[in-house]
Amino acid sequence: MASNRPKRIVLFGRTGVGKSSVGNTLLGKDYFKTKCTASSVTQVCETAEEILESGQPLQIVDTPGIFDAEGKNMFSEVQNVFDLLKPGPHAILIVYMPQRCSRVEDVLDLRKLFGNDMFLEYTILIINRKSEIINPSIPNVREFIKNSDSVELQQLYEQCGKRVVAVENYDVWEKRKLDAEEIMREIETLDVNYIHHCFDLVHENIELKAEQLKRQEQIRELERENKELKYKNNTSCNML
Ligand SMILES: Nc1nc2c(ncn2[C@@H]2O[C@H](COP(=O)(O)OP(=O)(O)OP(=O)(O)O)[C@@H](O)[C@H]2O)c(=O)[nH]1
Ligand SMILES: [Mg+2]
Repeated sequence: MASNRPKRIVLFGRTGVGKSSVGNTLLGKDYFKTKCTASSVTQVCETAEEILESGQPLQIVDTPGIFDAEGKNMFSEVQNVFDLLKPGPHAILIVYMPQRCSRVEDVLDLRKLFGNDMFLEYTILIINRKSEIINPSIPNVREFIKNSDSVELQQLYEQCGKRVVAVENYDVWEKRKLDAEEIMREIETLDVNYIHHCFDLVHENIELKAEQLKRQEQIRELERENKELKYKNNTSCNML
């Protein structure tokens, strides 16, 4: 059922797997820039807000892949999602595109980001290019995963609590809307209170780290001043 409180959703996944396209499917319009390129299209975390036809306000945060196509580490950029999603997301969508890459989003990378495994309680696996994976011998996405050669994909599916939705972002909007509704129904099944607690810990962690860095910088500054003072003292002693 639609509520007036915005649903906050964050998209993760490797570069080029269709994160921004899934965001657009959910919003019902082409909001995020999408492109078929080897390099990353989304370079910074971006947020979009929309009120759906159902009356449900939606906030979506699109992220760059944690490691972009050139292997550049976007970790600190991706950490910005914690500021954009305060007090925490209602759902974390991990996007996977079967034909684009053999590797799935590395849960280990996300674990580093979140600090522990609690986030996995709120993840939903989204598989793109539905029209290319579903056929008479593979009638649904769970069959696709079961028959997949990728053990990584099967593990990710298990880690996401077997929550999975297949979407086709190249479909007409009418059909994309049905995919979006399926994702929203899956989100409704998640227990949100828990994630806010998990995010509180993440915020605390980040603040603690920022405080530590500030202190380290202050210590370095004091050491520099001390050195300069010693140098000045030495030179003035030598002049006497
Ligand atoms: N056939 C098909 N193509 C898709 C689908 N979803 C996305 N694409 C295409 O895949 C390419 C990459 O999509 P994006 O949404 O830009 O991917 P991204 O993960 O946001 O990419 P980065 O921001 O670079 O990390 C684009 O050419 C999309 O049109 C899908 O469901 N089916
Ligand atoms: Mg993108």
